[in-house]
Amino acid sequence: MVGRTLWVAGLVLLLCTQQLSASAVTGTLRGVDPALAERYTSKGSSFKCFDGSKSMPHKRINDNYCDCIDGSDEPGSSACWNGRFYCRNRGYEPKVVNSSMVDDGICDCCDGTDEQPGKCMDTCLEAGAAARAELKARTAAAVAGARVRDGYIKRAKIARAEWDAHLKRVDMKHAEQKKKADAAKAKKEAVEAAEKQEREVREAREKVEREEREKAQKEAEAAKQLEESKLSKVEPQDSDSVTSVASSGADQAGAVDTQNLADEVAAASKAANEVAQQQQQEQAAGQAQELDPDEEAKQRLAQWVHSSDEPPVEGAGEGAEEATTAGGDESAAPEAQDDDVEYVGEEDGEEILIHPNEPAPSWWSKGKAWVLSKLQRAPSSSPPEDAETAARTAIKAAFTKEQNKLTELEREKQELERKLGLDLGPEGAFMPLIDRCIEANVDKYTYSVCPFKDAHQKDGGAQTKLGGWSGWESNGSVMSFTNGQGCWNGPARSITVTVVCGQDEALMNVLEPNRCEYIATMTTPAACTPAVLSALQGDITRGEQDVLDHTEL
Ligand code: MAN
Repeated sequence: MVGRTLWVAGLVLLLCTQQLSASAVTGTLRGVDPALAERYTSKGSSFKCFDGSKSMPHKRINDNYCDCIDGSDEPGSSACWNGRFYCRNRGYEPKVVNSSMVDDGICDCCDGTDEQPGKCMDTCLEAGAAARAELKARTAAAVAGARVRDGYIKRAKIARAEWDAHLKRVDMKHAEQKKKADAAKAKKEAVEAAEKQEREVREAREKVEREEREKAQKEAEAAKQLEESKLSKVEPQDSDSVTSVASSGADQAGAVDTQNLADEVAAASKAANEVAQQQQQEQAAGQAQELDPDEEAKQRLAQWVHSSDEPPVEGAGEGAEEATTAGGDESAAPEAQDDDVEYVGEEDGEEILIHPNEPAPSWWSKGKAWVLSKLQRAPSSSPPEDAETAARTAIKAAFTKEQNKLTELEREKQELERKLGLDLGPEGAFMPLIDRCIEANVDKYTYSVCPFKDAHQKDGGAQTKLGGWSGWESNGSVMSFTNGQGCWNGPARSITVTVVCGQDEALMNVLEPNRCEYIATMTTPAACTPAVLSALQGDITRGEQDVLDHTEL
């Protein structure tokens, strides 16, 4: 029984060897790619391994023993781990599989040649029919896409002409606007220079005034001390005495009156501001202004504060006159007429008089200095807007306006130059994609690709930049977007989008093969070039030929 089995096995082996030898002779070696057939059939010489490492007689090809390191002597057996088996697959498309798949009991080629005859059915015609149907659909879409592409090209030509013309107009406008902006700038700088000068003068004046005030304060202090030292030496006098200042009472009164003056000056500042505001309103209403606002403010202040010749009294302002001429009876204040004395006010119903040569009471000196400082500061702390200020404001505003117009023109110019400088593909066919974004929903994300601009990954309200336009790759078939949002512990995000011919724009196959590195495919009519069309046409022709070949077999 065993002997019979061995005999049958030997017969099968013999038949196989004969089949292989016959194939070698006829030039149809099993598993050989027709493109490489010549290397296996060269007459008169031996077979040389593809890597050149060995030469051997032809009979050692496909003898089920691996002679070449590169596996080239065994294309039709599984003897070499790295051999390559070619299936012709007539009626469908050829395929190359690893020779380890040869005679393993699994049908890997639709023509079944990877297994022993009779093992597999030839399904190439069916597979080919499905593929050809799909190919025909693709070709029809490509033909339609090519028509759309023609339209894209026309639009691209028109757009380019428009951009060119627009750029010329913007260039001219820009040149004119530049002149206007420069002129406005020169005026504004002149105003700023004047303001700087004025500021320096004002600061210098304020410095002098401050020093004077400090000096006056020191003098007042000195006067007070002198007065106190005098009073401490003088014997108490009766109530008719010429100088009827009770020092302690005067000091208290001084504190009170200084506070009164402070209140009065605050009210005066308010009045000055009101005058300034009123004047602004009148100017706005186009009314002619006769009064200098500073002057008016000062006049209003003067109603509240007396000059150095008219010392203030309790109830200053309207009451001041009543105080000095009470009841119209001059005798009511006889001392006020006395050349030897000076009336400086009243304290508890009693007149306060001093000799001209005597120092004034300290509270008066202090208060006067304080009021004067307020008076000098009032206009600068809230300057009324006069015609000059308004003119300056207008000059600055005019500059801002002209500069803004210039900036807008520059932006417009840059955008046009950018568009004109873009590589929009052969014949500019990708131009219509310039202002478009193509989107796809994948998992929880929406991916958005805006050709020639940027690409984003959106997740609800949040969006992550995958990259900015960086140009074409792979001979104009891949759009590249780089320098997107940084990836935590990784690279800046980037995406490459392979463009393929399609009837309309669609984004598909979005993947993230490496963290923060994305790939996608985009169909677009812009990619339906004549070359793509003729390639598809070629595939159809080859498919048809395959069917013919198959039927002839
Ligand atoms: C986000 C997305 C992902 C990315 C991770 C990286 O979740 O952008 O695509 O892989 O960040 O941290």
